[in-house]
Amino acid sequence: MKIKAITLREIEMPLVHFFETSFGRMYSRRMLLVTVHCEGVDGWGECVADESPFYSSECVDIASLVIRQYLGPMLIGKSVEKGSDVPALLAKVRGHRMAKGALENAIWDAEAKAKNVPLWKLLGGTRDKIPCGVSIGIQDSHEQLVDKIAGELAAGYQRIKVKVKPGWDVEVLAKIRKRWPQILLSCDANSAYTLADLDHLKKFEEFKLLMIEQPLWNDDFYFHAALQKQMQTAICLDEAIESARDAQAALELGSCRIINIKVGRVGGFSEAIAVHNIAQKFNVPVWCGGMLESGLGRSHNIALSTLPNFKLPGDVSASKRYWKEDVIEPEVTVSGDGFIAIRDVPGTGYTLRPDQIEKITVKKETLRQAK
Ligand code: OSB
Ligand code: MG
Repeated sequence: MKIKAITLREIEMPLVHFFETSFGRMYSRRMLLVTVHCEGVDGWGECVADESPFYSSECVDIASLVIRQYLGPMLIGKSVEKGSDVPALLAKVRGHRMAKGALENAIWDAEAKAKNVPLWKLLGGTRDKIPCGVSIGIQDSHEQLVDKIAGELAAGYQRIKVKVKPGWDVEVLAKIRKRWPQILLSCDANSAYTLADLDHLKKFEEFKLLMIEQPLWNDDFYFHAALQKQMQTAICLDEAIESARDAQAALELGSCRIINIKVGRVGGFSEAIAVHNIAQKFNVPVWCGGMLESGLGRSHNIALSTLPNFKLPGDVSASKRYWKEDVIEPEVTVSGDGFIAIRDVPGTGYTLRPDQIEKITVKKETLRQAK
């Protein structure tokens, strides 16, 4: 497949409900979609970077600049056979994994279409449905949070994850456990604590959480290992795992017992599969994280989640939890028993809605080969 041009498109989608983490509240999502125009087929990818560099150092404007000035020119004019050819072509650029991931995943998308096979099969998936959980942000009140959880459980979701931070943690978890003693419950701190909070974090143990996600520094394995040694509850790393090498280091050190895989955070499907495989070797389960993706990124997360070691419910939930109108059809739906059924058709199984995408596009630019 010869890469002829790349279209960069920034879209903006208002969230149905605000989303608050330990680093702030978001009402709307700005994101970057890329279209890689190959001979005969277009592939689409979503860059999961946020508008602001708070979850990670990447953000929309920087990703856009790096694609325009560096990554795009490294691909345009080249011939690739498959998505997994892409990382080597972009290897000279350090970091910027979310920007790279958008491009690599677009090529996988094109490859699946060109070969007329389902993307999930191309990735090595084996499931015909994937278990779903939800990530629920910090709310204005405990009552509001409890109401939200009740709604998600009624909708069938198999695991509830709540965001925590100092001041919104033990009391909240205690209320949830009192009302629902048996549900699969986890929490995500997005690095809101330090090892000085050890005694405080030990109070989480009584809630029998499935895991505590990324309690300490975003780039740390060492202190998470110290924490994991002193906690019964499994630590799950999200932010800290940016590669398969990171996963190996974390698992050898004992920094976590579960890994959250976000395809953008690790730089694309190839690295996500490599993280999956390393974790499997260590007998450590993984699950698919989310970045409040549009239907495009969501459809890629669904395909990835069919790999065999995605053994825990992911943050891959229904379109309608996020968007009034999604950019794909059909939109993503979750069954009453908390699964997304895998569509066994070529490509992602979801079709992009060009008119809707055009309507929410705020910026668009096509990169072509310099003459
Ligand atoms: O830490 O998992 C996270 C959303 C944005 C940035 C970071 C995270 C999240 C979520 C939401 O938890 C996952 C989702 O529902 O897409
Ligand atoms: Mg997280």
